[in-house]
Amino acid sequence: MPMKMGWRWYGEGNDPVSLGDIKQIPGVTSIVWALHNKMPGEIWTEEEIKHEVDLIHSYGFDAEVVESVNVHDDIKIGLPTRDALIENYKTCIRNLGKFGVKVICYNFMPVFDWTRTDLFHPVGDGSTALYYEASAIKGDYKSMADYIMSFTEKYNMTFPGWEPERMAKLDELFKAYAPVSKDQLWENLFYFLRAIMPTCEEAGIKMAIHMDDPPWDIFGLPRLMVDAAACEKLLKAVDHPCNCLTLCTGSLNANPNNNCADMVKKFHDRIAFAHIRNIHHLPNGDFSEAAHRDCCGETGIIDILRAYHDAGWEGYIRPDHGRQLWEEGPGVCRPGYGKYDRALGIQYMLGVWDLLDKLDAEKKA
Ligand code: CS2
Ligand code: MN
Repeated sequence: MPMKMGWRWYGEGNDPVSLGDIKQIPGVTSIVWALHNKMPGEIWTEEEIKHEVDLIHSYGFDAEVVESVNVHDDIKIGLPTRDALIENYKTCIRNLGKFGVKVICYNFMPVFDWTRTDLFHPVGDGSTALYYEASAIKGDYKSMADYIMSFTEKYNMTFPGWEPERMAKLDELFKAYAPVSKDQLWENLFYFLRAIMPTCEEAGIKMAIHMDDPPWDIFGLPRLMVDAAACEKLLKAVDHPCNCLTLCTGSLNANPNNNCADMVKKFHDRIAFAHIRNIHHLPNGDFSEAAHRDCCGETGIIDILRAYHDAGWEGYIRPDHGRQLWEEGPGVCRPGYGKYDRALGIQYMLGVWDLLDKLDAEKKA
């Protein structure tokens, strides 16, 4: 069983789920962590990293995956200040490498990270899930941002990629991105990666870019990591073994034309980190996030797992968003990051994986 099962954890005092809780989920070996108090561009010091890694190790988990070291907007926009910020990013890479980190997940989405119109949408069985109403994402980015930030204000809970300091300057951010075409954004991404690859090699760290969520332009902002062609373009442009992907099935399959199992078959050598999330599509173009069980959505979870298994893939995998179950209403957990549905998702994935292992062993016997 070569793949390593992870759990995204927001840190002590910042996550309602404890490391002790996670320890009780059979099969989890890796804690996916970050210094969640850091703004993009800040240096992660050795002392801060050591503190977090020691804590994770004390529960018997590895701390080999960081999600995310966020990339400063000036690097994405391509401003003259980017070189100094890239130096800071390199310092973070070196410092993380010293404590055994192997994979850094990041994204290159302008302004917003994941975008949804309802964070607690009824699924129909009493649980809730993140939901995207296509017609609600139109010209006015403010109402969508205000809606998501209202949770931060009301429940004193921050969401990565939705830093209040950045969101307070939304108009300025949109102005700064206005001259950045899609081609320019690609160039800025290549510039960033080419600059950091030697440091990654020295530190033994793979950079794993997360797919754009959802995988299309929003509010006039270009989005890059949207399909197989984009992955191919990125991997070819910076053809270095440290330039890798975080293949997030939920982000990609928001566009039902994206066949994630095919993408695994094609890119498995360069997928350092797998996010497994299931999507249920509605006829009007809306979509809801769904339980991990294959038949609860249309993402093709079994085919995706089989593609990883057939490839002998040895990367890190984690359940991505789950639904909110039982008492997990607003304020109880971060949207998508409750305790129960992710634990159920892990058991489902491991069930599929164990059976595939057994079938292989029987074939060999
Ligand atoms: C995550 C992303 O919660 C999520 O949707 O998959 O926010 C992911 O952490 C970032 O895009 C990676 O930088
Ligand atoms: Mn993801």
